[in-house]
Amino acid sequence: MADLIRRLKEKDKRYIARVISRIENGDPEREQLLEALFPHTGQAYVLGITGSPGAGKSSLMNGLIRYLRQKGMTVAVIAIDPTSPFSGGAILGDRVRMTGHSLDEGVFIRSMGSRGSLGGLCRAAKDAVKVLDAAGYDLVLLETVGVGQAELDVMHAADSVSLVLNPTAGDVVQVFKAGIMEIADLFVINKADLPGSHRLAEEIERMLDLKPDLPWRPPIVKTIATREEGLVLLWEKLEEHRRFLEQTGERRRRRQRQAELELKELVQDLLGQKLAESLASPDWQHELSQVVSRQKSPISAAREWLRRVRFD
Ligand SMILES: Nc1nc2c(ncn2[C@@H]2O[C@H](COP(=O)(O)OP(=O)(O)O)[C@@H](O)[C@H]2O)c(=O)[nH]1
Ligand SMILES: [Mg+2]
Repeated sequence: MADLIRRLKEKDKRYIARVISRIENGDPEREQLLEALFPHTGQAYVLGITGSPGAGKSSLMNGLIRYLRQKGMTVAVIAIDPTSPFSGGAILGDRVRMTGHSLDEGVFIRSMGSRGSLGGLCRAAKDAVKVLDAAGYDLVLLETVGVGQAELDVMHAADSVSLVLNPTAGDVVQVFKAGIMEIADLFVINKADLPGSHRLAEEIERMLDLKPDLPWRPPIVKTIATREEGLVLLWEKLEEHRRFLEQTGERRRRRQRQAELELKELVQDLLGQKLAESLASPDWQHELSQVVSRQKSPISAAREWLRRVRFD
């Protein structure tokens, strides 16, 4: 444990991957690991990239990584793709596309999503962000597919969220449905080489016009990821958003909201654990039999039980 932080900060990729796996797999020392990481977190800029499968998120990140490496920044990626266990293609595709970075010491890439529930994945991804943050990466990119609740939840771990859309019909409708408007800080219209990007941009503008009081009006950036076009502007806009976060205190507000979510979740988990332990006791069987024999109502037995469980 004493060595942990030093070795993380050396950015030994195999070591980092191992630490992430240990936390992900519920290692007995998971809590101690997270405890040791804690003082070293809170530094990285965490950028969420979300959007439908095939929108070009991985391609965009690939170009962005190349650009940022030239600027001397270190970058870590966590790509969450719950569809990958079924198709098997997404992760492989990512690997092929990102393979150019595999020898680069300043780039760490991790795909998640080969197991477990989306909720568990969400937790694992957030923990992985902590590991990479403690390791000292300047930027942590979080890629999620689609716009489900779990993906939205992951995005709460990000400082800035980019929503990647394509100039194809239906995308904007989807945006409305999922309520992702609220968490998108920036709209990327990728595949701008295909027709329709101008119309899509107008549609988004109209949507944003309905919310004239936004303290930050999400900019719209057109990109062609496959030709690495638009990436400089994309990064400029992200930097602008980052400055907005710092200067307006919005970053603090976001981190507070994040902390509250995380804390609630942890308390709930711990309560659940304690409760499960208590239900394994012989007293519980006794309580149950009293309800079965109708000496006690279920609700009064439940309340009594709560009073007896030690939650500390
Ligand atoms: N025409 C065009 N195709 C693109 C562009 N960006 C990505 N693609 C292609 O779209 C497909 C999906 O890209 P990918 O980055 O894997 O999308 P992801 O699922 O969102 O990560 C790939 O075949 C890419 O080559 C673009 O700007 N223009
Ligand atoms: Mg991808």
